[in-house]
Amino acid sequence: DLTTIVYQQSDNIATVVLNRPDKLNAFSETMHKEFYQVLNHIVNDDSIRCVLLTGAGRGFCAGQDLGERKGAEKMDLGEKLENGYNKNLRLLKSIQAPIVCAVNGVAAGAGANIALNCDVVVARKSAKFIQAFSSIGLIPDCNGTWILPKLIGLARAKAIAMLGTPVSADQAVEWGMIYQAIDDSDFDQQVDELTHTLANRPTRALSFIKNIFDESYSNMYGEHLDRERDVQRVCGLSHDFSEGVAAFNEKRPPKFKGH
Ligand code: T3D
Repeated sequence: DLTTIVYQQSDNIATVVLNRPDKLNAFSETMHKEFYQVLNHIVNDDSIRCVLLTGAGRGFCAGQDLGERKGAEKMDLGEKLENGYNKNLRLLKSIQAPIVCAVNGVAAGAGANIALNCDVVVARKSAKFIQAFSSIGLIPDCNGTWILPKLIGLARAKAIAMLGTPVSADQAVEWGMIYQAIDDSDFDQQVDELTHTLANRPTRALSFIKNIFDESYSNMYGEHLDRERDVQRVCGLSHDFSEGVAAFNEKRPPKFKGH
């Protein structure tokens, strides 16, 4: 019964496709609700070992549906953010499986920053990232002001946020904003390989990796060494560590279970 998102699950991979191609997959009120519904399902399904987020048609996501903001001068956007994007991003962040964002086309406004909140971001060479917010009198949201300076440095982050300059996929890779730019013709196949590879890796260790990198921004040096020690202790007790070591010594590929 989803109308703005296509959701499917196979090979332990959950695929979420933003599906309003006529509007470059801009977020409508309905899409916010359906995105939440789908993320909530993913959070509660332990069998999922990789999540793929992408868009239908020629765009990834053009951010907020501005058709729904016509004549909205007195609208409380803080409330809109809290009950829309922020609610969804908090849920997205709580997903333990690795999240791949396959940016299949233009990613603008909230669309760009939702992509950057994912763990492994790849883009078609023809895709562009646009911090479109200031062009309509807003600031970057969806934690863009948190993540952009960390990824590309303050100088570039401020400039693209103030100018709304489109950043090509190649430029985004060069700046460290995303992981890879892929030729359009190879995109679907490489994304498929990437998600299958991740879904067969030690899922729990990957979830620790997600979290501990984020923690590094607020931990002090010694405190962080303590965290690595504690987390590594847990990893060392896992099936996947025993299997990884056994496979190495037996010169065979490992068969990870994800725990
Ligand atoms: O309000 C809140 O809740 C606060 C939170 C805000 C978060 C935000 O995301 S603010 C930023 C919102 N997004 C934008 O400002 C981007 C607007 N879109 C564009 O600048 C351009 O469409 C693009 C640069 C993304 C792509 O340009 P182009 O030339 O490739 O495509 P186009 O022709 O502009 O768009 C194609 C269609 O999609 C078109 O519809 P039409 O004329 O064929 O019927 C266009 O109106 C529609 N579309 C694109 N973006 C949006 C949209 N419709 C509604 N909302 C959009 N954001």
